[in-house]
Formats: sequence, C-alpha cells, structure tokens
Amino acid sequence: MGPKLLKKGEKFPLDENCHHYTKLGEVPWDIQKYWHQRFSIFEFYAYDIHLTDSAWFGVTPEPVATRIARDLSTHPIADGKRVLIDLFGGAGGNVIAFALSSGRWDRIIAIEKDRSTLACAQHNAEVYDVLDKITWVHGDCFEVMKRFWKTKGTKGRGREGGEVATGQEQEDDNEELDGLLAGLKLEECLVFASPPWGGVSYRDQEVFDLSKMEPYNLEQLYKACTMPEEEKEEHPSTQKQKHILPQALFLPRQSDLNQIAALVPEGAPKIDVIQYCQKGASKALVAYLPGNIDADKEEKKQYEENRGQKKRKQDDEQEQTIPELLPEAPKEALEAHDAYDTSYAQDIEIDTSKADNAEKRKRKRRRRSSHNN
Ligand code: MGP
Repeated sequence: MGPKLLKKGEKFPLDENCHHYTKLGEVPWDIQKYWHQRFSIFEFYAYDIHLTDSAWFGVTPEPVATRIARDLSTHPIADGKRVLIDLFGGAGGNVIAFALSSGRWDRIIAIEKDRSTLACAQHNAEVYDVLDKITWVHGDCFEVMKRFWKTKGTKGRGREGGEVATGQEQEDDNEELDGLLAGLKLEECLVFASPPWGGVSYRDQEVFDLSKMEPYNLEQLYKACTMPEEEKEEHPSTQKQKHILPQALFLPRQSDLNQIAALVPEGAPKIDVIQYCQKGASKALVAYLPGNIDADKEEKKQYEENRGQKKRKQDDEQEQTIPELLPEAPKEALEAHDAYDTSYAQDIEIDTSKADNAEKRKRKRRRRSSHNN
C-alpha cells in the first residue's frame, strides 16, 4: 500500500506503542535522560503528551522548534512560499511549532511513516490546539515526493492545478493524495526535514559524515526535493530553473559543512547554517538551502539583498535577547567557506517576546480548563 492522505478530522488512535510516562520507574533506561527533560521538550508535557519510545531520541525540544519556526517563516528561502512540507513529522515537535506560527502558511503537510508515531503527533497537535491546521499523510516521504514530482512533470502526466490521478494509480488508493499534491504550486512549496541521524552514536564523530547518515543520507534527501530527470522533459517551467524545492534541513550540530556546501553549484545563492543552542550548547544545526540555484544575476542580487536585510534585523533582535556571554561556536561551524554563512548563538530559552508570552499564557489557560473538564 502506498502513502495515504488522512481525511479532514481523521485521527489515528493511540496504541500500545504510544506512551505518556509519569514516573521514572516506567521509563525505559535509555530514554530516562530525555524524560528528565520532558518539560523542555514539550512545555505542555503534563497535558497528556504521548511519544513512542524511539521518538524521544529525535524529537526537537519546543524552544528550539519555536525558534526554527520563526526563523524559517522569515528566511529568504521562504519568500513567496505558502506550503510547508515536513518530510519526517515524527511525534510533532516541529510541525506543531510551524502550525503555531499562525497565518504564515496556507498549508502545512506532515508526513510520517510509522503509524504509532503519527498517532502521537496527531494527539500532541490536539493538545496544542493545532490538529486541524496540519494536513497529515501516513507513508514514506520519498514515495510522497515521487508522487509530488509526477504531478509537476509533463509527458502526459502533468496534473498541476488539481486534476487527479487516473488508471493504475487509483488502484493504489492514492488518488486523494495525488489530488492534493497536484493542487500544490511548485513555486509556493518549501520543505523541512528533520531526518533520523542513525541513532545517538552520531555524537561520537568529531565531524559528522552526512554521506553515511542512516537510513537516508544527505544526497538522498536533496534528491527527493529535486525534480527527477524523467519528469523534466519538455516542461516549460524547467527551461530556466532546475526545479529544486528550497529546504531547511535539521542535522547534527557537527555535520560536515563542506558536504552541505557542495550541494549547490558555485555562484548559486548562499546557504545559511544556523546552530540552535540551549543552555550554551548547540543541539543541532539547520541548513537553509535555496531552491533558486539557477537564479539569474538580478534574482540573485534581490535574494542577497533580502538575506542581508533579514539577517541584520535578526541580529538586532538577538542583541536584545541573548545573554551577554555567548558560548563558543564549534570550530567547524566557524571555518570560513564561500558557499555558506554560519550564524551562531541563539540561546533560545530566554528568547521570548512579550507577545509570545501573552499567547502562551492564553494557551495554557485554555489547556488547563479543558484538561480539568
Ligand atoms: P542528543 O543526542 O540528546 O545530544 O540530541 P546532546 O544534546 O548532546 O545530549 P546531552 O547529553 O547534551 O543532553 C540533541 C538534539 O538533537 C535532540 O534534542 C534532538 O532534537 C536532536 N536529535 C538527536 N537525534 C539522535 C536525532 C535524530 O536522529 N534525528 C533528528 N532529527 N534529531 C535528532
């Protein structure tokens, strides 16, 4: 069976793999460390947040997810983008934060392969009041992207604009998903991916080799976001551009930046790499990869100008919110390289604006009253 688009209101039930641990004694030993941090992973953990045991290792802590959602919404790679596709929805850590950045996205699509993990994500999204703001897809994200590109190609199959699949594909029970994908405008889509890193042993490497990341390496991820050769033929809009979706990739903090830089050709718009820190230590980095790698001179100039302006604005904001002493960046994150810019030093925990706090308090009150009922 192929990937499946869940109908509006359709929710997978929590099952025996979904847990809400309340006592240390119940928690498997290898996730006890994460359980101790549960309230910094999900601020509303106590309101019945559920996770599968394997989701604990990879879930993005809420303050980090919130900051990424904010950065992504204003990053130049997201200019003109209205649809966010989260390739590895997991237990909802990132996708909930995206859904909370209200109004920024017309559609947020979360894809998750594991049924129990998806059930947790939906349940958690409900806790955060954003269940209906997310379009849920159960299935393999590579399969979904393959279908996405099919709806964008020509060769008799191009269905961009809403036409649904016919013939063979209908037999896969995928026509609703194909209909959704066909209706997405290529130039409005942006991808976020927080893939598995192959377990906690990633920490043992001084520089993380992204070509060996398991089960999917960097190249496979990038390729999934690139229009396949066979779909390109005669496509009028691919004559100028290569059609690569802009991507924000959540990767180990010590990832080999040269491998990331090598994804875009020389002279293409720059990649931004931001290290996201908590309590002075980086948790992970996000590489913001532009989709317009074939941009002409004028477009590139415009992109760089936007980038410069947004970066200055962000730096100004950070000056007011970050602590006086910034932690030292990892050496490899500071090495000069022409193809990327690194930003560092976001001590996310103290970065809350008054508006955010007011919104949080409101949500907390709502949650408390619904929990008590
Ligand atoms: P961590 O492994 O807990 O390292 O992951 P850390 O911070 O050195 O542990 P500590 O001993 O200092 O507390 C840090 C962060 O990386 C986690 O909070 C997750 O957000 C993220 N992370 C870890 N893993 C193993 C994965 C993964 O496989 N995939 C993704 N997407 N994120 C991960």
